[in-house]
Amino acid sequence: FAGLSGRITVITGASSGIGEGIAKVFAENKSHLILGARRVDRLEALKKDLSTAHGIKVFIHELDVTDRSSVDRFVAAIPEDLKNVDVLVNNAGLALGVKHAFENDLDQVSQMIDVNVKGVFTILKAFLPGFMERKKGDIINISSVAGLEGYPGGSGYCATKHAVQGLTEALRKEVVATPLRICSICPGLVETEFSQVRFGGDQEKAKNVYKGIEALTAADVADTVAYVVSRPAHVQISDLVIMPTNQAAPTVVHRNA
Ligand code: 8X3
Repeated sequence: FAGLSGRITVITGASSGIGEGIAKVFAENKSHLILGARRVDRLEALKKDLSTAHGIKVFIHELDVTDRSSVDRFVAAIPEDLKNVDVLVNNAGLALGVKHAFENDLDQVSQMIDVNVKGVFTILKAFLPGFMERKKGDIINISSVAGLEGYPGGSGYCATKHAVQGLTEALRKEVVATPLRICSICPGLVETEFSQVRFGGDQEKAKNVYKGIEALTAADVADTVAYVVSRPAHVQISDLVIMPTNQAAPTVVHRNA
C-alpha cells in the first residue's frame, strides 16, 4: 500500500480485534502509530512487536473514549514529533447482548451509545480541528453492516451504528471544500473478541456466530482501511461494505452443516 509510509495514524480500540489488525497492516506499510485503548498491557506488547519489526515510531497511551478527560490526557501526551496526525481511525466500539427491544438491558444500550457514538464525537472533536488547520487528513470510521440495516435483537447496537453512518455522512458534507477524506467502513461477520464481548464471555454462543462460515479476519478489514487511505489524494472512498462470501446481509448467512 504505497502512500502509508511516514504518515501518522491514530487508532482507537487498538489493543485487539480490528484495531490491532489495522495497527499491524499500517506498521507493515511504515506508518507511524498512535495507539489508544483501555488495556495498556496489550498495547505495550503490540508496540514492542511493531516498532522493532518495522522501524516505525509507536506511541501508546491509555484511552477510554467514553471519558472526556481520558481523551484529553491521550491527546496531550502525544509527543511533539507525532502531533501532526494524518489518519484517524475511529475503531473503538462494541456490541452488548442480543435482546428484543422489550427486554433490552438499558445499561447495555447506554454503554453502546457511550462508546460507539459519543466516543466517536469526542475523538473527532479532539483531532478534527488539527486536520482542518493543516488542510489534510483522512478519517475512517469503523461502522458495521448493522449501520445499514437493523436486525432482530440488535436494536441498540444497530441504532449506534446507524448513528455512526449519520455523523460520517454529515461530516463528509461539511468538509467537501477541503482535502479531507471521510470514509465509513461497514464490516459484516468478523471473527474477533466481538462476539465474546457481546455474549458476556459465553464462548459457546460466541462460537456459534461464526459456525459453518469462513468469517472475515481482522486482517481482511485492516486491508480495506489501508486501501482507502492509500488511494491518490483525489479519490475518496466514502463507504465500503465488506462481508464474508457467504454473507449477504446481517441475517442472510449461508452456513455449511
Ligand atoms: C458486526 C456485524 O452483523 O454482528 O458489526 O452486527 S453484526
